[in-house]
Amino acid sequence: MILEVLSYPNKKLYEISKEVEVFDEKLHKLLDDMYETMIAKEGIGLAAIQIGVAKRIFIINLANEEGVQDRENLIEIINPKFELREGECVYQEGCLSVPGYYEDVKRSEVVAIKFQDRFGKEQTLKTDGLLAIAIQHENDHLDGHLFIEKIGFNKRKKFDKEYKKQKKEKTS
Ligand code: QAP
Ligand code: CO
Repeated sequence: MILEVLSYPNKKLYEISKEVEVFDEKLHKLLDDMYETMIAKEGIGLAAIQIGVAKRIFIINLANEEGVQDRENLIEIINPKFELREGECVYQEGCLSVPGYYEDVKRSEVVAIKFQDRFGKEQTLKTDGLLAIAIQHENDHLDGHLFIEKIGFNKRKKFDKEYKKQKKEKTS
């Protein structure tokens, strides 16, 4: 089922998500709906709070070397905890909850996390590149943070002005 993606400045996006404790059919349905929604909206990552569910869950599905977004490469991350953040990198990020806006964000270059999969099994992952960036971006959603909070004061002012203007144009 394709669900609605909440967009900035919806207050729900600032909520802190809660740990998942039950790994049942209902959780699997939520994960499947998140996947369907992310693909329908042409995203590569989605956190549960973006569809209004305040649980510590996100999914990431990057394109492979051939540029194909294959479901085989889908990563489902539940209750993540950072074990390592190292180095620094800058990447132009976007977000399904901030449609049409992209800006450079500084993040760690290498991350290691432990998390649970859809069956509650403990997993670990150490990675860099786009996947490391996506993990940090999505994890921020679990704590109620958006990438626009990390772009610097002047860019943020410009964003707020233009985003409001664009919203007005859409509704008129
Ligand atoms: C988060 O972002 C991310 O503005 C996922 O009009 C960002 O899927 C991971 C999207 C940067 C790694 C690097 C954005 C789609 C999708 C838009 C997304 C839009 C349509 C963003
Ligand atoms: Co996002």
